[in-house]
Amino acid sequence: MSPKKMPPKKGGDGPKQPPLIGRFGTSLKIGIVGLPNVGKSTFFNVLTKSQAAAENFPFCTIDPNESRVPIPDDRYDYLCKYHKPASKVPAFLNVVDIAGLVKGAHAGQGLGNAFLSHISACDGIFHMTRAFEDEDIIHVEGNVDPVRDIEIIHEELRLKDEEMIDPIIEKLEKVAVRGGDKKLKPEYDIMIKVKNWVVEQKKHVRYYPDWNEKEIDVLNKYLFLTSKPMIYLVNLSEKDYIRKKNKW
Ligand SMILES: Nc1nc2c(ncn2[C@@H]2O[C@H](COP(=O)(O)OP(=O)(O)OP(=O)(O)O)[C@@H](O)[C@H]2O)c(=O)[nH]1
Ligand SMILES: [Mg+2]
Repeated sequence: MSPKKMPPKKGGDGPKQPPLIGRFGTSLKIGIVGLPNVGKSTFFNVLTKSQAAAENFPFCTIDPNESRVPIPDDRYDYLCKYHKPASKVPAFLNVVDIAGLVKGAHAGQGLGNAFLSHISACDGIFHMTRAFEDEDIIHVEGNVDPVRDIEIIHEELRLKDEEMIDPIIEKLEKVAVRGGDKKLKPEYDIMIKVKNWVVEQKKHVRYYPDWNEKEIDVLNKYLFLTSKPMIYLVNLSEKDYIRKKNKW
């Protein structure tokens, strides 16, 4: 049996996990992303017990608000009780409340492009969408439609990645193809594949079914917005939440 096919050692780390896109460390950061005025800062305040401004006007948040929240974990509490360690370091999650994105944000609409660096710096995304009806709360698209809104945000993120891809390929092409640097040729080929998926097929990086380890190494170098794990949050009225039903 070759070493690669050896079964995992007893008490070892178990079967090898498939490679993950992203650079995961002990300090993770998640950004709250969505259209303006959908309740991102309100959610941020509840989650982090903060008092960030959350008012009824689009683009209330300009500079991102950030807060560190402890992650409660019974297993951690049990281990601390059992082992009585000299120092205790629980897991934390950094939550960032980011400015609202609108259609065309990738090209500078709304608050424009600053969002890119704010989302880029996050390991994952909370995608907040509005499903509550309230005539007093301004909707930038004029009416409530969470599915359309989700697609607007998806497309902005994808278009931002699209913009990033061409300069990367051009640079690689100069060195790997015309310059003959064989070492960089695989990265060039991988970026062509990424371009085909994101630009030609208009898909998000994270939805490609089987990036291999080498491809993931390249993706982790560039950390595209559409490669980040996304958790969808639906902002419902209390009534809909209790009856577990919504028009959408
Ligand atoms: N009726 C109703 N109003 C809400 C709900 N959630 C938030 N709001 C109100 O909607 C307005 C906007 O909320 P924010 O949390 O500031 O929204 P945001 O997404 O951070 O907005 P920007 O920072 O402008 O992108 C505020 O007046 C909130 O009180 C909700 O579930 N129902
Ligand atoms: Mg806000």
